[in-house]
Amino acid sequence: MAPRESRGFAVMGIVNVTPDSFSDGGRFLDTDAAVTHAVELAAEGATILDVGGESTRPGAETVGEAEELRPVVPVIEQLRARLPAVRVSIDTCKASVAAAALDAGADLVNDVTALRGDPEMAPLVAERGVGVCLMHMLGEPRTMQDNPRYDEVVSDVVSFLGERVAFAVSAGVEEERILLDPGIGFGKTLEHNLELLRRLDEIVALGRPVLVGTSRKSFLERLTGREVDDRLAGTIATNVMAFERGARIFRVHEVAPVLDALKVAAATVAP
Ligand code: PMM
Repeated sequence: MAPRESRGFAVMGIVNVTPDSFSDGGRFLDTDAAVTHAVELAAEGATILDVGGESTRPGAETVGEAEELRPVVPVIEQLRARLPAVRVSIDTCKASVAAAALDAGADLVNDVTALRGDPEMAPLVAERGVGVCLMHMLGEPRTMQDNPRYDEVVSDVVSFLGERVAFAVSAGVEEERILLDPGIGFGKTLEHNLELLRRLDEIVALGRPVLVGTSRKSFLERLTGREVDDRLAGTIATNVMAFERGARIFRVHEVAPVLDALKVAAATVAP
């Protein structure tokens, strides 16, 4: 599934909905804040909005299904009503959450386990005929940064993603609907992340559109010393480099500045 826009690449805005507020008032405020934020990201030029209710940050514990579902569905319903031209992605590895999100109007499943986390996910994606992003992750979020090791990180990620495409297709997912993602920060050291970005063309060579998510990630702190809210420059640098090496979907928190940088990069690389 190619980005649905003339510029030839897409910026995916990150919409985190917090599942940790239980009161009705709190829930309403969370939903409202998430929708307002998402509408802003779309106005800044995001053509995909990635809605997630479970943190996959290093060390994060998994959340229960109901807890993850509760805030996500109303946000997607409102986005569908207010932003009909924007594609909505659901960031989940649970088939029940994905199904409810698709019912609410989502059109892409972003599964950081690449269809390994829930046996019902591949059949769901196949049956609904929606897009799916298959991401590489070594281990699981709770433990993935504990001394990750590879034979050779790029070839390991390439063969993993190739195998997951074959699995998805064998489950009935149309190959044209698959996006691939090296999973920056998911079971990777600083050197692994940099090697994957440096040799991203080897993942692009698998023939599916490549999505990268470097936004605000901790490897940028290792390089710049910047706190999480102050990593935009590093985020831009990595996204521009990834564009030059063939990535076409960029998952970011700050849409406008990244989009500007990518417009300039795109005009320079392919005048
Ligand atoms: N990163 C996070 C969450 N979901 N999905 C994809 N496809 N790729 C990523 O790199 C990715 C993701 C974690 O980042 P966040 O906690 O800042 O959203």
